[in-house]
Amino acid sequence: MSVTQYLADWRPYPYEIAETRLEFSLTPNATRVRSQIEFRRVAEGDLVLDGAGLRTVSLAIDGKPLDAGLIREAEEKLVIPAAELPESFTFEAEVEIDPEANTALEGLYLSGGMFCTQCEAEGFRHITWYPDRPDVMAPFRVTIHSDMPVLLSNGNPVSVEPGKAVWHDPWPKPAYLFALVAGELHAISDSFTTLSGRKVGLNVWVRPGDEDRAGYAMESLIRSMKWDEEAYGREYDLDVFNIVAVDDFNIGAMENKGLNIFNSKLVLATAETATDGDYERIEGVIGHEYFHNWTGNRITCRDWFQLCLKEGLTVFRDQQFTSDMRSAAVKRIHDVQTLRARQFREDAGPLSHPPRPDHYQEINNFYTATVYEKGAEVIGMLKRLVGDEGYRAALDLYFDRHDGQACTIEDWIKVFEDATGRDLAQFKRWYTDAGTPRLSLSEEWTDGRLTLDFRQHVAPTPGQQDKPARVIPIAIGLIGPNGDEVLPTTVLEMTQEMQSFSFDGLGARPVVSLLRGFSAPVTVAREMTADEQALLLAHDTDPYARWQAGHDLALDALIARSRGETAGMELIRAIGGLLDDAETDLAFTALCLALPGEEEIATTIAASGTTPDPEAIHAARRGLMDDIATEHEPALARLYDAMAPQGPYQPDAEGSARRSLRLACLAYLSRLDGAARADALFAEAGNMTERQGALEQLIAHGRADEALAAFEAEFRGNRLVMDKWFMVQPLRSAPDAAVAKAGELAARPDFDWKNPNRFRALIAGLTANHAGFHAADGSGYGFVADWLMKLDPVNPQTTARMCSAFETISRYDAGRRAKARAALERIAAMPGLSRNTSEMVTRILA
Ligand code: 0A1
Ligand code: ZN
Repeated sequence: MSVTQYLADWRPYPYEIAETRLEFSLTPNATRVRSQIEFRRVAEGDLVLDGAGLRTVSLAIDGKPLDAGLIREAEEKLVIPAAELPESFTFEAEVEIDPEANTALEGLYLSGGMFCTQCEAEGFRHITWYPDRPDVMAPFRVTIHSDMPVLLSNGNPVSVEPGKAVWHDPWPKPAYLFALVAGELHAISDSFTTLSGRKVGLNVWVRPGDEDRAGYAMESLIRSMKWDEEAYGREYDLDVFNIVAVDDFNIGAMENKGLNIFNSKLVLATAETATDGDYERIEGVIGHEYFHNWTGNRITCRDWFQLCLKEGLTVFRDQQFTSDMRSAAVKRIHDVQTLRARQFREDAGPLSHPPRPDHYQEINNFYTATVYEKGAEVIGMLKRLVGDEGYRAALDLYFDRHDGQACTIEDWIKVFEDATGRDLAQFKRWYTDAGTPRLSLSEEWTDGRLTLDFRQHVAPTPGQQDKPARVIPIAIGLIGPNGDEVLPTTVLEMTQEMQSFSFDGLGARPVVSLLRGFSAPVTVAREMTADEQALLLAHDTDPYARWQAGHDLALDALIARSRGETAGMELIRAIGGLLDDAETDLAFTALCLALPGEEEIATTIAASGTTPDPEAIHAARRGLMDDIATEHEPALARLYDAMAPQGPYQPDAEGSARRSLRLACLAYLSRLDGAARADALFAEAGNMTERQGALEQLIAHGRADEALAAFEAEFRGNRLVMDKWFMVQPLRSAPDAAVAKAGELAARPDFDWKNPNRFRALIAGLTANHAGFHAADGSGYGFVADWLMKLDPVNPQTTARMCSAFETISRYDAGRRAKARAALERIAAMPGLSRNTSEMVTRILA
């Protein structure tokens, strides 16, 4: 059933719930769920409950049986006429569900023999009849009967005995935050004493044998709890906080009240099995889910159109947390890279939507980079506009005014208006309008006066043709020709479509350091010479703008080379300077050495109105790396040796900076030594960061057979590490070998494709190989389409999300476009295609 839901159709629910009582008798294929819900009518209207795939055993109101004819199977609703209901009443239901058959991983399901749940966004309706919408909140009391040794639910334990546990969650919550776990689990435990002196028991639950891999998750949790008290004055509100790691999970993790459930890849880590990137993600996601306790749980969303209210804010908070724990400059650059790679890409294609969409067919398709990452950028802009104090005052007011409520973006904007006195009507367009503004700058220089003429423009996006001007905070600085900063960071507030700003009394013409700190999520169009870019790369005081200058220098050179021109001398010279100075900032040097990826080059070419050629881009990137390597071999080799590990592995910012610089050098050196250093590093490395880095070079240079076999022999029993093995091969293979490699791996018995991590490892590994996925013969498109069609009947959510691999197809040549469309049309024509995947394919083909 494909029904479009509209924001404008939201109506308040006419009933309140005083308490929800649930009783589970768990068996793998016939779990009984008995519910008692205390309703009270607060407005006119029938009682409408959601339920999907339930075998209803009985229904009753105040003990009187209800006619099963009230169930509207096709609509997945149970509608009880208001006329049959007293003002207050108890609704009771008994249903049977089949967790074992639940391969969609939505509702109650089994993962590795353990019962677990995923209810966001609309999973609770697969558990029992309920108003499955976020604005209906209730305290929950949950009884679990099971012979599993560990039985968990939300809130505080009331009684725990063999075979039975009772949990009570006093904080009213919507059903999407419900969770239950039952299994053979072991905990690592600790405690945290809150600001007001309450002691909270902390547990990270894992499969027996995995305990020694959960320590970093626990440390991250404790750091998160402390940080939220210090940075936002937010204290935890239950006696216990439980985290459970599960192997089968559709996304990263879930913030269920007091019982976070995590994809095990975001919990389990040791130096030998996890990379620096894995450690950083674990810390960030543990923080993210914990921070949801206030931004998401205590204050939730009125409806799913408001998803970015909790997600944008919580991503913004987790980004702040990571920058406080690690390096703020590196974190900002990483976040900008992610935003460009995922959100700008989304915004430039058929899936573009505003951070707050106003319609959808399947809400699970809207857990997007736009809702999450752009949602966070919008908050960053708000903070820049109202200042740190204004931001803090607004947040204090938000928590104060809306605690216990289900809110909207309007509520959010209003607290900023009330706390700061600013009119934010124009700012709100960032939430309601789709598309990435293009900011053009032209400069005029006369007699010591510099005038900056800005223009903003947003190209049409699906359903939105013309978009009015937005307020754009443009942070700039000015760098004199000798490298001195002549104007420190200044924020220009652009509110018109075209606007000019002038600076007087300047001795010599400076270079504009534009969009410092990436002060707004826009693309920039400006003319700059390579020498000006090199000047900023050498002297800019803002780390993001400095990195961006080098990045633009590289991007321009790569694009020119992909057209067959000679370019890159300034970049090669600038890299010499960076390498001489590398030891003053290891992480920064590593970031600058990493050339823009092929996907980004293609995006930039497409944005200028030209058709990107994947093979030419691949060749241009390799060629430029060859030239840089040849020119700077001694310095790269010296740095590579200097960055060898000193002492035991530490997953901190300093250690990871050294390793990232070492691996950046290795990528260049491998082009000269035929990956000989990579071979040696693979054999001797004591940590997964270097091991995987070396393996990737060996694959890229076609000499990885032995290393891959050794890796497999060592890690055969470790699912998470084997996911890396499945991912790096299609990712790093030469483009003309990538599809065949993916096919070979997919035929292996250990390609357990029903496990979302394993499926994603292989398929997303291939789609991230730009020239491999976009092979001119269409084999990449065909291969991915075949696998999406195979997965859809089993797991629609994961299938639908992975359709975004095709969102960029319209930018390529007619041959590729036709082949990609043919692949998508095959998916669209599949009988019984899920609503999730159908919506995605239809939007991409539109
Ligand atoms: N709220 C979670 C993300 C999440 C959303 C949906 C899920 O299943 C469909 C699972 C997790 C977060 O932001 O972390
Ligand atoms: Zn979240």
